[in-house]
Amino acid sequence: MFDKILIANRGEIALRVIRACREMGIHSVAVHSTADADAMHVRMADESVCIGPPPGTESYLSIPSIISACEITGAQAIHPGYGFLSENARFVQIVEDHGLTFIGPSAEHIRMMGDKITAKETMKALGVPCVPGSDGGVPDLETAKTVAAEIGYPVIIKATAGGGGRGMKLAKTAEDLEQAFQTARAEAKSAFGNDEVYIEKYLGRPRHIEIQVFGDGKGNAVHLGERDCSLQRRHQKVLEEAPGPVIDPETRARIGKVCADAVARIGYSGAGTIEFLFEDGEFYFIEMNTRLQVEHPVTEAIFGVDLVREQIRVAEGLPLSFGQDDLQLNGHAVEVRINAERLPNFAPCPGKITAYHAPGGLGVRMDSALYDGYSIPPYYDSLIGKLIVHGRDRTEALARLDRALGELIVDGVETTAPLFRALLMEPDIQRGAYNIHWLERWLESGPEL
Ligand code: MV4
Repeated sequence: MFDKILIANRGEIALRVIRACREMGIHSVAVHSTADADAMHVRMADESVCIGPPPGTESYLSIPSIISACEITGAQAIHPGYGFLSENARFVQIVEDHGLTFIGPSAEHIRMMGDKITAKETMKALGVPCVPGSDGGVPDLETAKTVAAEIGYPVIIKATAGGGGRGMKLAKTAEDLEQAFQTARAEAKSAFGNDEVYIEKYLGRPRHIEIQVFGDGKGNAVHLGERDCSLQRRHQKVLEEAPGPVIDPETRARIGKVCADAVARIGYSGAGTIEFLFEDGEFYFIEMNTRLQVEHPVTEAIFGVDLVREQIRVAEGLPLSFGQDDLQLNGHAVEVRINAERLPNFAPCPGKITAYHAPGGLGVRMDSALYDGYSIPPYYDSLIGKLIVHGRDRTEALARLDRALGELIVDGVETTAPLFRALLMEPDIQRGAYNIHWLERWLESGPEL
């Protein structure tokens, strides 16, 4: 069993992990940059180590500094949170070479899912439904033309080393293909140092539905239903909910079993998310994320489980504390991301918090590292809090969200909170009638924010 875990992250997710450690009787070590000396995660952890100057590349991404912090404090395991080193296979290898435990999947599984072609081939072979497209990489324009003609336009060209919307190009017709193909390759080369691309049929109005899975690393796995994360702006999620408003229990059980069986077969260890596009009742695999996701609390709310606790248990070699039959979906949960950004353009807005009050009451969870007088540094992600509400059904959850937003006070900086009061007034949002394009179209229509 671990008696000390180092958290290689900051902000609300570092607090989230520290809280799980404390409930499990495990000591926690925070690491921080010089810009974060006064941050909440440093105060809340049992110990802390300064690992470098403000830029992430010199602190939270500095592998030697983080390994040294483990050696200084005697931490036996590292929780990476999300972002930073959480999906870095080379980091996992180095951690293990130092006799430490990475709380997450193996380097091999991270590498497999980081290469989007290998991920798709693996999933396809495991019986997971995929978007129709090229079998593997497309080496030249001639091949691209043949594949595109076969699957039919419109097509999308994606970088093998991409993901999360980076390095994608749409070709609506055969006339667009050459330009799209060459640009996609050039951009992939400069962004990732790898110009390999693949082609898929372009889906015009899908929802983004992701399935939460959990493996014990010994061939057993469960699923914890889906999240609908279709409300995005520039590939940044804004609001997530579980269950998905258009997924029925039979559909959930069917796709959930496909996903759990797939990760069980590869011996996957820890939390994972299998991302799909969902259109006209069909699922199409796009990517798998091998980390704990920002939006994991909506799944925790409806299943009543602590996913970070399970990550730690599995990393210790213990079994999951529940089986598939123990997981009963209860009610509905919604998360909104509170960013320090100025509307309507979402321009980052760091600065000093002059007043902070978190909402509370039945069915309300606020995950945030803010406090009165804290100064949000300009070096990192603008996420400053996640407000998660849980109700017996979707209607109750949305009413609770509106109520909780009314209680939230963040003074001193602009935030995205007002966006959600406006969204809640939209009939499409009340009905759950949205797809991946809804939010950007709505923002372009000039809502009062
Ligand atoms: C697609 C697609 C349409 N058709 N693939 C964007 C992020 C990356 N994970 C995959 N993405 C997309 N892949 C096919 N074959 C549309 C998107 C997409 C998108 C996906 C999920 C959520 C928001 C999105 C916004 C724009 C495009």
